[in-house]
Amino acid sequence: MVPGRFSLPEENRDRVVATYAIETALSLEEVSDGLCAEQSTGTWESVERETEDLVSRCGARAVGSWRRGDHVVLRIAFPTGNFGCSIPMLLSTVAGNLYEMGSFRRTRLLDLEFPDAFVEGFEGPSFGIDGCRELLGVTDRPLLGTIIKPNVGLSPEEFGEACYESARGGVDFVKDDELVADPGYSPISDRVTEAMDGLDRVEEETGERKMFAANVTDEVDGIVDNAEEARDAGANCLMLNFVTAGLSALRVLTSEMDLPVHCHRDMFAAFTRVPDHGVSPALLNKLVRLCGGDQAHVGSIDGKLYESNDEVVANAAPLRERWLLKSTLPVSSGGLHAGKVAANLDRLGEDVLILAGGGIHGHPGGTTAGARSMRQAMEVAAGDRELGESPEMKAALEKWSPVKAGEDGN
Ligand code: RUB
Repeated sequence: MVPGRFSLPEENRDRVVATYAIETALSLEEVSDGLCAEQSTGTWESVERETEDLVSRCGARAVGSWRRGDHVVLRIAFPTGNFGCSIPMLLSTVAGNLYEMGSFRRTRLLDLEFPDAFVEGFEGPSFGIDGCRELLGVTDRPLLGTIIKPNVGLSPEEFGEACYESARGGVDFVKDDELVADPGYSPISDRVTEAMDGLDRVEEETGERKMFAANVTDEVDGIVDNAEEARDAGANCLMLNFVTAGLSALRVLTSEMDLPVHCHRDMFAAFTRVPDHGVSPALLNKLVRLCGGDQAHVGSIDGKLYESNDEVVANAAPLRERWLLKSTLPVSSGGLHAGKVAANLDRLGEDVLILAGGGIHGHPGGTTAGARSMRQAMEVAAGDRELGESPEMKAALEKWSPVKAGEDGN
């Protein structure tokens, strides 16, 4: 059972403050009164039982509003007693029907500020940055990982071999693609067994510990079963496609399982990409941390995704800023290769997991050479060697052009 649900007393006066930018022809007062009513005690028409006492106990109220171009920026405070520490009810309150209002042309939820009493109802990450580093025994450099490619279709044995080759080349972390979880051709327990066998062989050969994140995404009632199966087969990390499965599913998984959880955000862009509508991706990551995610994707610097480099940096901020909860490890992923490592570390710092799929498995020398080129590129960023001095880096740079730290297009 997830702790903290509905644990806030009904009379609790704490409030979650939501900040919105709304494109509308309505006045400041009309927008703020309409939103507060719709999302708390009222509706489009006054209702007899909406007494002053009820509104004072349960009503949302504006704590700031101003115009910014075509938009109204609104800060609305919602009493936490209305929803308790329930993620679905929090989201229905701050990001529910208000998106449907015909008089709001576009609505962007920019941020949520949580009172400490509310945050204390959540456990947050059990491992986070320090816990993941400790499991790997790596404290003095950024972490490197790979997504096994091809995304789908490999047998467990082929998958295990790709894990071995990746780890042999120096990655710390191997994960499933978001498109593979428990298909007939690669059941979770068989794939985990083969993956861990490959990683254990490398540990015996090199002494370096490795992590494998098994994707346990499924229908809600199957996620913990998949996770237990993965753990019993030896997995030392789990992965969840938390947007498609749901933030509540993430919270249940992180509280039920004593393993770190890697959070993949596929589908997030359906509601983050249009800049003045939907939800800010940085806020999504704040919610991932609240729900206990140990590692979370932030996009990638100079990668293949839509976000600007400044947006990627902004996505990582809520994962590491001071809070009551442990920090979540930012994951930079999407179109990376050895030539892009320096720029990523320059913008995102050392406490980061750099992931490459195509940049490792698509390397001209194969998977092990690809992993080596990435690990060597990290040594370049640390000032320990020159870019392109090894055959693996040379081959990577000949195939893909390098991006130097600071040349980030922002
Ligand atoms: C990257 C990959 C990841 C995306 C996720 O592969 O498989 O799914 O980075 O992006 P490659 P997002 O290294 O070959 O590009 O975080 O936006 O969901």
